[in-house]
Amino acid sequence: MSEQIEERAVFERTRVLTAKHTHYCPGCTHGIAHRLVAEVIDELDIQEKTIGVCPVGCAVLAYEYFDLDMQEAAHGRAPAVATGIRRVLPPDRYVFTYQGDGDLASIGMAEIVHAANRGEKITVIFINNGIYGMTGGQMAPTTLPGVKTTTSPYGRAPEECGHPIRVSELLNTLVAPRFIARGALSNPREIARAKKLIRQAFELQHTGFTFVELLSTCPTGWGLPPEKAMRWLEHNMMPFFRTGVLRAPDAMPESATPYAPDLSNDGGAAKNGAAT
Ligand SMILES: Cc1ncc(C[n+]2csc(CCOP(=O)(O)OP(=O)(O)O)c2C)c(N)n1
Ligand code: SF4
Ligand SMILES: [Mg+2]
Repeated sequence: MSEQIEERAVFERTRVLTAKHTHYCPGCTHGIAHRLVAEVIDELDIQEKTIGVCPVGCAVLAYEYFDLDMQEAAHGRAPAVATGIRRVLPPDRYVFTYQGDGDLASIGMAEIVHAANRGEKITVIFINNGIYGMTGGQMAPTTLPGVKTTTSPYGRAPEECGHPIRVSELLNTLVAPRFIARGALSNPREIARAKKLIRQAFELQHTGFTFVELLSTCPTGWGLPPEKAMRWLEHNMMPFFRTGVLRAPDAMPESATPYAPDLSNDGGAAKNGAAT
């Protein structure tokens, strides 16, 4: 009598990712971030309604990996491109950008701040690996003090280059955003948490601007093997870039309160003929 062997799937390729072979370096967390975004889109069953905007940076080829309608943007301009897509398409569509820290926090700082300030109904996935990975490891706005890069060979000197910018906290000073959070792709527990943040962002997207920063590794640019890069992220990035939800509809900071000036009080300008 033949024995019945029960088959059980323990791993399946995410439907929203293509079968394309990755170009990312071994241990690079871009691949993890792609998978999390793809899993969320799959679970929300919005594959046919989602449009992604790719950056310039190592994720420039993201359109090869997501089985979605994708648009390439010039370096740093993804939020502006996403704004256009959002505004011309029916409101039930989901629009997201996927951007590195050189792309978003350096050349694209104006675009991200103004898209957030306008409250564009998009989700921004921000990959903070503290370096320009694609172009050979130059200093990014998020590079930690003292860290050596090809453009800071003696270590980042804050007195010359400024301190690293906490983009999530910066955007959290604006009134409009609906959701801002930071996760870390450093171990399975943090990765599971990061996925929840991405899901929350997509779920809230139609109510306003949503932003998820993901602390990431660049083993090649950092000159570390993958496992050590994960530990470096935990020991050096996480104390400065604190993970968690900075803003959500049920946890809004004071900075999210709109200001309404008392325009009936003209300070005497009308009496003096200066304004009416
Ligand atoms: C207008 C313009 N300026 C500069 C570049 C060169 N460039 C390409 S990618 C990049 C930085 C990429 O770093 P990041 O956004 O952090 O992505 P990562 O590779 O680290 O994921 C730069 C400066 C460019 N392609 N276009
Ligand atoms: S250079 Fe860095 S960010 Fe780019 S693929 Fe390699 S590890 Fe990833
Ligand atoms: Mg980077």
